[in-house]
Amino acid sequence: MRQQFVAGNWKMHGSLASNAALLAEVLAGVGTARCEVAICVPYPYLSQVQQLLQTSQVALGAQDCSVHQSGAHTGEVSVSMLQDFGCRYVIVGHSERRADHHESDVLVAAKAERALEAGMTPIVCVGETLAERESGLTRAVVLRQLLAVTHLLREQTSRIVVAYEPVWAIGTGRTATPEQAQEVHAVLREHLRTVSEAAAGVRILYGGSVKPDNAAVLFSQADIDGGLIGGASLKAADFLAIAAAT
Ligand code: G2H
Repeated sequence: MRQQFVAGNWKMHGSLASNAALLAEVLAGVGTARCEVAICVPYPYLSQVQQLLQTSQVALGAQDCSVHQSGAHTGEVSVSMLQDFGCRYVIVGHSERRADHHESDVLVAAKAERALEAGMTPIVCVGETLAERESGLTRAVVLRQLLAVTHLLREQTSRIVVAYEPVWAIGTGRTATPEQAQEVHAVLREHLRTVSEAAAGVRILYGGSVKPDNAAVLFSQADIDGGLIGGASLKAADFLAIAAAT
């Protein structure tokens, strides 16, 4: 039985004041959530959010990590630094990083490996662009991205989470229909099954304009195990409603 999981991805939003207000509201309501809940915050706020989450059931995560362990890599943040702030999760391969920072499948897999070595759970994002979908390449693209981490899935299955995020549905208000999302999740699950029985149990989150009014139907699909929530994680009421929809 896969436990449903809702992870907030604050992206580059927040301030000391707004984080405190948002988390006060989230923590007041999250006690009743049946799913696992995590929040992935910008690096400068890890310390603040770690303290605010201290006595709660909400896990802390980062939105990226360096592929390097340490050294002369200006601007990079290593997994051991994330560990220092109690991060349990780290998002790797988000499409915004793949696009804005030219991150390749190989780099994303190496980042996932660093996270695993440090005892953290990587949330590995996959997803096709609109042009790829319209050219009938969705299956090929998501499988290529998943194949890049398959060696890790073989060795460290239980500590990997996959997130399917169709690029055309991110922050656009255009959500994949539950059927479109399920179709791709089933493709991913089918591949996981070929890796091992344990890998078949890896959680696959859906991300891309998840809102309170579409969360329940998305999460009720056979192979959707929760969501990676961007915009809606910045509003406590919406984030709590989404967590309650699992
Ligand atoms: C997809 C998602 C969270 P949003 O990027 O990772 O963002 O919910 O704003 O589409």
